[in-house]
Amino acid sequence: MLVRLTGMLIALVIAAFLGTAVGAEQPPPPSFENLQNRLIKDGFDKQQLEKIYNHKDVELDLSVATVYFRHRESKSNYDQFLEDKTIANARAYLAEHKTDLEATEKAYGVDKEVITAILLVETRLGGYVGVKPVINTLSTLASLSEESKRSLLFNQVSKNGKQSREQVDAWAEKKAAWAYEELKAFLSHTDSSETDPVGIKGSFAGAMGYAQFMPSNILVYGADGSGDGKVDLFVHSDAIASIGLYLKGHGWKPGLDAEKMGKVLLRYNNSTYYANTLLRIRAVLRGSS
Ligand SMILES: [Ca+2]
Repeated sequence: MLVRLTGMLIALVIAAFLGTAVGAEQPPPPSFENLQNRLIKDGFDKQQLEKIYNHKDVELDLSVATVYFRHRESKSNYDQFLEDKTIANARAYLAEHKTDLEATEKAYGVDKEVITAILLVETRLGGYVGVKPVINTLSTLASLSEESKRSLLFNQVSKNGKQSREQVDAWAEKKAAWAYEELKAFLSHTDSSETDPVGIKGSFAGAMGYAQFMPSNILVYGADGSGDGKVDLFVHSDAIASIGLYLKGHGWKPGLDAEKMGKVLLRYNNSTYYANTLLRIRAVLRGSS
């Protein structure tokens, strides 16, 4: 017993010593320096970028990447939206935002029930807009173009042991190219709307606001429903108008049959369950189911 205890004690002392030694050699936390330089080359303001990337809350967050290796959509996720209580909330929303919804319906030919259905499924009518700072999400994904960041990602993903390094790299390179374009759109949007880019939170993919728009869509389909000259998707009237413009832009018009409506809704989120759920909510809200 005494021998074993002594052995353990020695092991602990060695472990403590090694811990200190390893700790002293740990590299600094990964930075976004390469990403910043790339953005500067693409015309973004150096000082503004420094202000953003030196902010204490801006950091690499690989959970927005590892989630893709776990997430599986299931049908049951969507059924909750047709429960009585949820539909009652949607009806209350229709009444509360009647003026904005009807203005959008008139302007874009997109009915208030389908807009409400989207807001319900995307964010529970604005109640859940995501917890991840969009700047961290898009910067992390965009920086996966760097080999060192992909190694960090693979170290985490490989704990579950299913993907090869090649598979993770292929996914990461594609995602990084997409995220870099979204990051540029995000910075352009926050600049033109005079919003602090560090304060905006969104989904694990970087979708933001009550309507969960990706930044590139805000630049094209963001609409100013409130009339203050700015697009703010955390304002109901702007989110409502933006959904209207987006659906109209993807072919929605009054009188489409269910199949054609479904096709437009797939452009919002490419999931048949999603599109069908929206159509069912819409039908219930219109009293035609
Ligand atoms: Ca506005």
